[in-house]
Amino acid sequence: MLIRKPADIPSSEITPESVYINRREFIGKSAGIGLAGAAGAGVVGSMFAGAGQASAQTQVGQRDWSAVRTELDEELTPREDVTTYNNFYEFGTQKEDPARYAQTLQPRPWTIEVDGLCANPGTYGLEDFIQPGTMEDRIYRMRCVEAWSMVIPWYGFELRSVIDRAEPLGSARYVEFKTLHDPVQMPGQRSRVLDWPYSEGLRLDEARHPLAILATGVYGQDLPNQNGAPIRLVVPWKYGFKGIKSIVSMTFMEQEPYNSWKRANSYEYGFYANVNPAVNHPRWSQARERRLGEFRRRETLLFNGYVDQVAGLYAGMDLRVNY
Ligand SMILES: Nc1nc2c(c(=O)[nH]1)N[C@H]1C(S)=C(S)[C@@H](COP(=O)(O)O)O[C@H]1N2
Ligand SMILES: [Mo]
Repeated sequence: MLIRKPADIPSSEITPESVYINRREFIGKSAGIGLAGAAGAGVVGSMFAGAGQASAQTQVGQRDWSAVRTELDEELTPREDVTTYNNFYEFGTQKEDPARYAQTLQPRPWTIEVDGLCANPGTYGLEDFIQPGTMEDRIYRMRCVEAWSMVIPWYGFELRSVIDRAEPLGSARYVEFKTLHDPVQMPGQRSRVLDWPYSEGLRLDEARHPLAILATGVYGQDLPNQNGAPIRLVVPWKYGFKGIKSIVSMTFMEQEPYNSWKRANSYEYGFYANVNPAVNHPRWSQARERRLGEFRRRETLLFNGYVDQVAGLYAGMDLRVNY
């Protein structure tokens, strides 16, 4: 058996085990609060039927999320915080703006374009787009470049599944994503805080890493609009701004995509945006972070704690230059 450092929140390989643990915790809890045995078991059974074929309908949970802890004993950030303290500049620049104003977004029907340097481009409805994926729960840390962080239970599938379907050409070295551009649905786009549409990108090997997922749900429900409905990127070893929301396109490219934040200020924000406590933002330290709900600041971990899994992607690269 592979012995792992107890340093990690469930990653791809250990998710099934964590789900199993969580299920036991759930059963324990629900017995404790007197949930009817058969009905309770039914709820658990449907919540954790295990990895299945992709479906855009995420599970609607009656799970007791407060009972779920990660292996590091890092508590999940409460759902209330995850869904009301957001960055989504298409709806305003204050943390509370997305939850207040994102109701104008229409996440269904939804279309995603796959194009650029690939043998198998296409235009997909959401249900068809996610079809190659295997849906699963993933609990990840999220570290914003602004030095706050959360621990979030996503529901989604590995990005590499849809990359494989597209069959990128040998010349494709990067993949770029874009958010919907529609100032009617996204009134914040009437103001020029960013060069719309929001865009982000990954090197293809980063994008194929099993920790990189596309999420369609959070906390056992479909993504609320403010979290990037109906589908958003989650790359847990990078700063949160790489996690582009409400994605409408995926393009394979030879050159490095010119992502929104680098475009806005290339001195402060780079393409890689790997979480790194040793590389400070020009205006503040990245050595520590404020975990929402906690009083003391905690130390920021290299690659947000996923160093064992992802360091190999950057072998030989100077992380100060490629920030
Ligand atoms: N389209 C779009 N995607 C975005 C953003 C944004 O403003 N627009 N903000 C980013 C930033 S800075 C962060 S920290 C995360 C926040 O995700 P959350 O609100 O779901 O926690 O979304 C990222 N994705
Ligand atoms: Mo962020």
